[in-house]
Amino acid sequence: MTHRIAVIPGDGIGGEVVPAAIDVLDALDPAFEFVEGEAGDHVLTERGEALPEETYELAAEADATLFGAAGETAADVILPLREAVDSFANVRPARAYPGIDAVKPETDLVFVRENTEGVYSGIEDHITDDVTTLTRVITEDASRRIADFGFEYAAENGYDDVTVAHKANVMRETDGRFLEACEAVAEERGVPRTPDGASGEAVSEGIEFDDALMDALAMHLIMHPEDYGVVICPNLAGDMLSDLAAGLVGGLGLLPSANVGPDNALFEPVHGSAPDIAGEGIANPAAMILSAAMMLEHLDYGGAADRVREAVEGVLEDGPRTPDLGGDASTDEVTAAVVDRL
Ligand code: GGG
Repeated sequence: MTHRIAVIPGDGIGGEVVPAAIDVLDALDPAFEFVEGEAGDHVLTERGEALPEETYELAAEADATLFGAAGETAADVILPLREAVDSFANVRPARAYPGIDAVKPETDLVFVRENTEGVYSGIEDHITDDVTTLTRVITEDASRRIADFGFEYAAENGYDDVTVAHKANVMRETDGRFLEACEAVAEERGVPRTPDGASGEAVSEGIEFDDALMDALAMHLIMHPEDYGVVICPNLAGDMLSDLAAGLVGGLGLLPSANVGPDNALFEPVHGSAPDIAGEGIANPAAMILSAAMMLEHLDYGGAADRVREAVEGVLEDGPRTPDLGGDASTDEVTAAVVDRL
């Protein structure tokens, strides 16, 4: 069966790292039909809309989507595209790689970010010249769904430690609901709380969970990332904490992500369009290629996904490396090295 993959490079370095991922996929056995769609700041300038209807439909109807990067029009591009594939979970693994100068080489975290609501609900109002408002939406259904996904992800991927990030002491209604929903799901699944009541390494057989105030969690993640495994987060917290974790492992050039829905999914690097280096041909393609590996896994090509991950890990360890990782190689040179290893 040939899978139809929507390919949407988006803005800035998206146009450089997406072709790198396609080169890697072309070097593998699974057959894909790639169909390119346009979206982003440049499309707004040229056509008056950042996300044309046909690009939205392309993602909605494809078997999966590869997306590069969003720029100034992120709210009009990547949020609707995540909706087009009906994704409710944004999975963002952050792990350190041998050979890469990481602040915390022991980091092996996965952020499971609620993808549909929170402060990314899109309900913003310009009330007066002086007052603007934003409605933070947290629903029982979406909170339970992301909690269930997070606990299942931990079980399937060998993580014994789940942390629920929130700020329920201040956002009592919204994050209070989020936390309660996660606690209820944990109880239904028979997942106990970590006994000492503090976030930290699991001490018993099987999965344990704890909750953590997201501000304190940010500090603890920096000091002791090894104490954490899967972190279930409301939308904005997941966006921010995963960037923080990127800083622990060597930068945003290393973090892939999957936006997962019941029947469809979109894969994108965690980094954005990086206008400071766009067009120079030196963007790190690792995050985009690792996102393609997540797509392979999702489409049941686990063996191919493993091969891609091993090839990327080999290149990260031995080089060549792009300047963000201390090297002087181009995007094309790193991509060619990954393809050579395949
Ligand atoms: N490929 C990731 C990307 O384009 N990020 C830009 C951005 O602003 N993203 C917001 C988000 O991830 O919710």
